[in-house]
Amino acid sequence: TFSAAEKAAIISIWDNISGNVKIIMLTFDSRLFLSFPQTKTYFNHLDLRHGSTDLRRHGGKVLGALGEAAKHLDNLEDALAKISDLHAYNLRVDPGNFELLSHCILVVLASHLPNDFDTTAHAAWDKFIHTVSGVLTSKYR
Ligand code: ZNH
Repeated sequence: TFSAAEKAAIISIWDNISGNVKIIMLTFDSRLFLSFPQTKTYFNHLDLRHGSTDLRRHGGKVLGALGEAAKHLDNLEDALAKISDLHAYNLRVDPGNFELLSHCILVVLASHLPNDFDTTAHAAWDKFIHTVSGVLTSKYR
């Protein structure tokens, strides 16, 4: 469960990044795919060139899902049920990749929002992103 202070920190960072295409692109092309190229294997069918429409669309969906999650911090299992099924049964993304993406999201937030992403926000987002990843990988068997 999230404290009131954690919730406030999560939502205030979300307000900063929602719709921010630059953060979306930094997260995916520059961090996830360049730092951890093995993650690209899940996206063979997409155009992974820097700034591509596919990357914007996909990044927008992932961050959009995080935005939805941020609004349902007391009930993440239900809020994420559909994409949890999708990742477990259809996409079959190895759970280790969630660690990599979580790490990249934190790095991008820290570098792109040096003032707002303070230690409180860092701790709250770490907990948030790992809780979300936990829900998304909970159905793997
Ligand atoms: Zn994921 C998809 C979210 C992680 C891979 N995703 C997706 C989507 C979403 C998401 C929302 C869309 C769906 C629809 O369309 O309906 N993810 C997410 C989140 C996370 C994730 C929130 C965390 C946090 N993913 C992930 C990872 C990976 C992935 C880690 C690997 C690396 N996804 C994926 C894929 C897909 C997705 C492959 C599909 C794409 C296309 O378009 O096809």
